[in-house]
Amino acid sequence: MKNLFLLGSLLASLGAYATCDEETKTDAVTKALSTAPITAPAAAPAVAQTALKGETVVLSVRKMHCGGCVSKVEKLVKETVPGAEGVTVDLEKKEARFTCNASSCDVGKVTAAITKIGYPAAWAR
Ligand SMILES: [Cu+2]
Repeated sequence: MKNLFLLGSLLASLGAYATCDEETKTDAVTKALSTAPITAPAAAPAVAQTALKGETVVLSVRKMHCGGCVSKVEKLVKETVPGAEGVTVDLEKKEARFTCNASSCDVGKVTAAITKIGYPAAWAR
């Protein structure tokens, strides 16, 4: 029951991230859960995720709807990962890619940063 509640909180906070209207429709279950009072923020587990030099990193990035979203994500990747080279963001594939050209690249940091501005992101590998 508690887990279900936490899931509801998480879904509600993800819903609040949406910056464009296009994909913000929530299904009935999500809607019902999101009306529950939120007493504790659902924090993503902090897991160290580091890419090595020369490694191509592919991130799945959800909720991008237009070129504006793509630009925001691309800019953020460049700002957040000093060693990121050849940063590309693909709207249709819902993907961001870069090659790590530093001794290591903090992928956990960039996925957290992208998620924070409204695009739930994860390292797809
Ligand atoms: Cu957009």
